[in-house]
Amino acid sequence: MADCAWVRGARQPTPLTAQRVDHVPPEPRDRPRFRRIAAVAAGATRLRWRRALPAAVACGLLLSGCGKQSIVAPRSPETHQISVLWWWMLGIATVVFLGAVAMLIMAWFRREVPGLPILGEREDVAEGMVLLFGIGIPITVLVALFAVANVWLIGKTSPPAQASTAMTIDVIGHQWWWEVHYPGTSAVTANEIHVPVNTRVNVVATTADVIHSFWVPQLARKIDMIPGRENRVLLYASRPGTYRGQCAEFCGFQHANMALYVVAQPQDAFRAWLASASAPARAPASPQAQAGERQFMSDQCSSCHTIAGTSAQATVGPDLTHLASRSTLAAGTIPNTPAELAAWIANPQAIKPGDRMPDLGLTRGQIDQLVAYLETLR
Ligand code: HEC
Ligand SMILES: [Cu+2]
Repeated sequence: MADCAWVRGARQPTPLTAQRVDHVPPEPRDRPRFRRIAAVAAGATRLRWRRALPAAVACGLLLSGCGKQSIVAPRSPETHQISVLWWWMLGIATVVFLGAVAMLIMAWFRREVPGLPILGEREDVAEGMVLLFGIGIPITVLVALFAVANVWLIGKTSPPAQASTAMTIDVIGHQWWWEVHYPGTSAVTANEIHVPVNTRVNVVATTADVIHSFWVPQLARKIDMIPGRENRVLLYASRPGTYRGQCAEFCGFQHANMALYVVAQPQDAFRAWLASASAPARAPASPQAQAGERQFMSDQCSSCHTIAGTSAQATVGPDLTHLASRSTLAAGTIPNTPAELAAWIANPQAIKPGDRMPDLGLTRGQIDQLVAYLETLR
């Protein structure tokens, strides 16, 4: 240990007396200089604040979820109840916080005055205040909150009774994407769930690997996807629209890029979508796309992906039968455009590092053919 280079290189501690000499307090005539330095420092802080404030506000807005994934913009009766509870909690917490701050300020102004305002110096009254604010009120509030959240609201948002819903959708979590099946049909999709509006849908949530959590905050409460278990949650949208969801249980490196969209459509539009999603892929017409299909079937692509109606029947990655009809690629990571699709096939690891789809070392020509083919999969 004494031989270690790090220890040998270390400086000897300076004797205490020498340190004392370094820290002589400034002479009185130095004071204005210190004041100048302090003023400059304060000015710099003010400047930085002026510049940082818009950024801080923007971050706050982003984090507060004022987008398509907000718990305070509910679109189902269940999430409405959840957001009402949230507003109550925010209101009560605000009263408690402001009350505590007010008492602190009052205590500071009255720091020379003995006793409590109005109540005076009586020992038993002071003790009563401690019991009331320290035990009585907290217990009442916390018990009420527990009852509302964990007894009443849990019941209100519990999974739908078996066979009480109009339809069931199976959602399977994968590192890092969502597999979606419509039982009773051959429709299989990924990262985009279509549902009819104003319809109770039973989502059966399972996982192919680690624990994930299915969460579409505007439509339903969270439901964990646990290995070896089948969990269920009611999915209901009271308005047509596209609702963003996100995996809500840390599940590995690309957890943050595990998003999904729920598209709530009027009945007719949904039925049309389901019919087309259940159909096998049509054979491509153009020579470029046909070359892409051959490439897909002969190369590694078909060892991981399914395209219904072809020889590609593997299930390691998402089903690509109707890839071109989806709005995003790689679980909401990039928009589904030909350019982004080409970038993904060329180098998925650059877009989603650590992902289960490897870089395959394709040439520009091969990528263009594959894109031409995949774009026909409507
Ligand atoms: C080793 C297995 C594997 C191979 C080989 C593979 N993929 Fe993938 N692919 C995946 C996985 C896993 C994903 C899901 C990535 C994610 O979102 O995290 C994926 C995603 C995709 C997506 C996005 C799908 C969506 O719905 O967002 C496309 C497109 C795709 N792959 C095309 C291809 C093509 C084309 C090839 C052949 C050049 C190929 N893949 C080869 C495993 C593979
Ligand atoms: Cu996840």
